[in-house]
Amino acid sequence: MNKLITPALITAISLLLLSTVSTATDGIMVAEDSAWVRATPPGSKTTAIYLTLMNNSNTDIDLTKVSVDVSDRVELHTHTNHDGMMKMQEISSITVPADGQASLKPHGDHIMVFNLQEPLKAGKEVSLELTFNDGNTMTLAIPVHKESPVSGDKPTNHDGMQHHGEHMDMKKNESDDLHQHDPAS
Ligand SMILES: [Cu+2]
Repeated sequence: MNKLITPALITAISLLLLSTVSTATDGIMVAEDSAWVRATPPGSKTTAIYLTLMNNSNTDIDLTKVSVDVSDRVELHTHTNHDGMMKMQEISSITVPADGQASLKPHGDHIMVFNLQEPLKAGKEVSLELTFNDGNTMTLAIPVHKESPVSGDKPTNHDGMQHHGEHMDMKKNESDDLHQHDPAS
């Protein structure tokens, strides 16, 4: 009986198990708490959406289209470096690699929203639909924030001047945050 369990058989069983697992969780998921929209000041009609997409399949999947309920014009953007200047550029798709992820975040790839119907205030929600090249779509409601709620996305240079001291507990609520500002500087 033992002779039947050869290395080849074990490999075959392992592959079978692996394929079963990947079928069960096939496709794209949005990483928990990774999605947010940047709040806009009055008068601004442009904003960006950030989120982390996880691909649990063994095939690359491209995000090809995004729609939102607050605008009729949405583009996929990336940042490119031109002689030290970061510039935004429209791209036709964002690839989520097989068994990997794509992080859309400030200063990286992002979803750009134009022609906002009204300013986006922190605390509101935006509904968006993601379309992928495998034919699947995904609808989700994501929160509006003034700054990234995702740890690791904290501003490190010029943005940081707006809130003194990166050592501050960033999870404090907004009124606490305002009291920390030094109006005289
Ligand atoms: Cu952009």
